[in-house]
Amino acid sequence: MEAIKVLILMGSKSDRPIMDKAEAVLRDFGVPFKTLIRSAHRTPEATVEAVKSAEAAGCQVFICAAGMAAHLAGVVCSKTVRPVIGVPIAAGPLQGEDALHSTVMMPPGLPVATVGINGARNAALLAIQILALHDETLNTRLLEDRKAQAEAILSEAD
Ligand code: RP5
Repeated sequence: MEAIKVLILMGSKSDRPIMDKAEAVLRDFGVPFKTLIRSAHRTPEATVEAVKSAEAAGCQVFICAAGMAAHLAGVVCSKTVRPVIGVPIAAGPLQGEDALHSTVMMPPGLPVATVGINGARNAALLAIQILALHDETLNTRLLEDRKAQAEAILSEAD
């Protein structure tokens, strides 16, 4: 695997339309990343292998998106001490409520930072915030992004 800072894993290609938004943010901030489709249930061995390959490639943060009984982030967390961000995907009849609980309710000692249902953009921004602790350029870009958000709100007609 080529050098990366972030690995995005998603449980199925059906998660891609949501996770495209995370990729767009990482691309916009110039963060090197890779995206793989790996499933905690359907491809457990390949999931573990992806974590190990990504660590060897310099990955600092993992973003894991899955729907339904969403155990992908938890499994990744069990295999690394680098930060894991979980994205519960709205898939199936429970529309992400199941994935939210499966992702966020980790046992004590194994933290997964969980964003909202389909919160791909926030997952990418949180990953960038973690990287920005040791990267002044990313820190500056994040501050500019917050300023732009505030200006967009304040420029709305009162
Ligand atoms: C999860 O089950 C995937 O992350 C996806 O959100 C959901 C449905 O998967 P598919 O049946 O569309 O492959 O594992």
